[in-house]
Amino acid sequence: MNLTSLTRAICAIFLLSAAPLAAQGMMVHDAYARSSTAESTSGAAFMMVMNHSGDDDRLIGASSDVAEKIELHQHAEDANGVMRMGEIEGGVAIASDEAHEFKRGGDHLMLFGLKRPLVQGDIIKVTLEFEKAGPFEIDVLVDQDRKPGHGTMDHSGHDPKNHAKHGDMSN
Ligand SMILES: [Cu+2]
Repeated sequence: MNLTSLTRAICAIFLLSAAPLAAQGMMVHDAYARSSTAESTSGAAFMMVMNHSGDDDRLIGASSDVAEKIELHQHAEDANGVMRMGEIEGGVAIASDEAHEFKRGGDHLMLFGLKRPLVQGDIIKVTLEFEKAGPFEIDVLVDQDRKPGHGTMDHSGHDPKNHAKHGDMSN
């Protein structure tokens, strides 16, 4: 065995051992949830989902032991021009090598029937369910201060009361 084939063999071993962690090519970045108040029964989570599986797929659901159920939600304008949120019918298609961003004011994971408050700094387990790739458990950090745009900290208009609103309007 020359050096090149040895290197190849080692790489193959690493690829094999890394495969289960990658959940058949699905990657999730920047997963976070907003903290919830003691009275709040719902919450929201956000993340970037990337499909490196080599095949078109679809996020069809999610679950967590901290919530009775999780729905995939979108914000859409109704006939009166009012933004409302509701369940995304049929799930979220993510084509091969495409990414889908769940973000504030857009698509998000809605947690209903919280079994305990989501406390700043907590890490909750959420299982994403893909049509083809199957279940994929991820860690979601409860981070009230996270803002879109990778770490730009802008606290202008930072009103803690507004943070609870999203959950309340779903009830
Ligand atoms: Cu929602």
